[in-house]
Amino acid sequence: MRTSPSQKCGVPASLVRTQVAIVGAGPAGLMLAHLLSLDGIESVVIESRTRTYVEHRVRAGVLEQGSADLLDATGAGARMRSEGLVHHGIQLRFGGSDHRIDFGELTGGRGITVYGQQEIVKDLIALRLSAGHPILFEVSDVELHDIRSDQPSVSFLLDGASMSIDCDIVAGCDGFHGVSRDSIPAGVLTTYERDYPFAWLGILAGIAPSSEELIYCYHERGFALLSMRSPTVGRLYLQVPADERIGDWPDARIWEELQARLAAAGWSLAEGPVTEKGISAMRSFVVEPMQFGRLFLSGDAAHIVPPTGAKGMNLALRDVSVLAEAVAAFYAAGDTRLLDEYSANCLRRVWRAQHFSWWMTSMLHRFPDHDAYQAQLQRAQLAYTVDSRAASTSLAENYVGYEWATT
Ligand code: RFL
Ligand code: PHB
Repeated sequence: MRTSPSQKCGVPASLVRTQVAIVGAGPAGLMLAHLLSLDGIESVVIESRTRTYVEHRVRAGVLEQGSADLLDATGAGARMRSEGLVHHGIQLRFGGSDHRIDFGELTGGRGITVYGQQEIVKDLIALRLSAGHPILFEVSDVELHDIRSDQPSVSFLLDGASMSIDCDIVAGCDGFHGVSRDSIPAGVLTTYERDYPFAWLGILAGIAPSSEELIYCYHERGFALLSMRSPTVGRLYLQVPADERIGDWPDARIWEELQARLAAAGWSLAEGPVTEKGISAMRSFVVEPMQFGRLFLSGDAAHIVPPTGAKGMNLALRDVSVLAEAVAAFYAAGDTRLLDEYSANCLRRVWRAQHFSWWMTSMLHRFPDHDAYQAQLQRAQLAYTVDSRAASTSLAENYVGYEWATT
């Protein structure tokens, strides 16, 4: 007999009601489900892709200090602690030289952890399924209903059969292309956005990384980034034109371009087999407010940043921490104040990350309409950023995750 996705994930066939319906099993949806379960709050996660797909989707790699602490504090950090790489600085490379931004010194010992997003997704899925809580993979035709009321529901197809979940709260954690944001009536949301005239070509390669720390490289030919996933797996990126096709980039061309941009005296870039490659568009995007009635948007469903600041997944994890606390207050005492303030409580951090990501992107990339004057401004900004302690500190405290002094 064929096993349905629901049986594979231990969902009772009769399931029709839960407290929180979560749309999307990315970092936001899975972390929200995890945080709610720690508070004894029931949820059902629905996901349009297969489990294998979401566990192998290569994306983010950098966790802010606060995100790593959150995984640790909630019992989801064991593998991150043993396999993740803790870094206390990054290199800015321009004019063929490296300039270190020392996070440890500039932020009182804070740092980042390099650990793949899909590993966090694997860890959170394993935790949830081993506790017997449901995730429904491969759902389709997802629709949200009655989100204006206090009895919303989510309908979808699972294994070809119609299903509907009644709930108190819907969490839209379905990413930039999901259905949740579009379920909010026209005219409610204000959208802020910026497109960039370039994209990132990213590869995974079976090589020992040629640097202990990430290298953000400004070059006349365009931006390049050296990152990593483990002592034997490198992750590298190249700025390419927005409409570039991956088919035009055989491995040899990618290495040649990486070698040209990353070249520095006394340093060499190791090459190895490319195991994965793809091109990602760059965009800045925010909708306000991040809620409507009983629907709450979290992560990429509400905002997108260009990856230069390594902020997207970190923002997604922060949003759901704020939401989980608000949902817990709602169930503990029927108090809707934190739910009402959810959007406002997220947006200050969201806009800080928007500005930082835009700023890093503007400083490090070549823009097609830039003239020699603009390029000199970028070099002046880079030189100041690495020379001035105040400017280095600003970069460092944003990169590891800015913590507001005022509440
Ligand atoms: P996700 O990860 O997109 O997850 C959304 C999930 O919802 C599912 N879905 C649906 N499910 C049910 N019904 C529907 N109708 C659905 N529609 C969609 C999707 O299949 C998916 O599983 O959103 P989430 O959870 O908000 O997480 C956001 C992060 O994925 C994203 O911000 C980061 O990857 C951004 N990012 C980085 N962030 C960092 O914090 N640090 C980094 O180092 C970093 N590097 C990056 C990045 C993003 C990149 N790309 C791909 C643009 C590097 C790159 C190249
Ligand atoms: C990554 O390792 O995938 C990565 C690192 C830093 C960024 C973006 C992506 O800014």
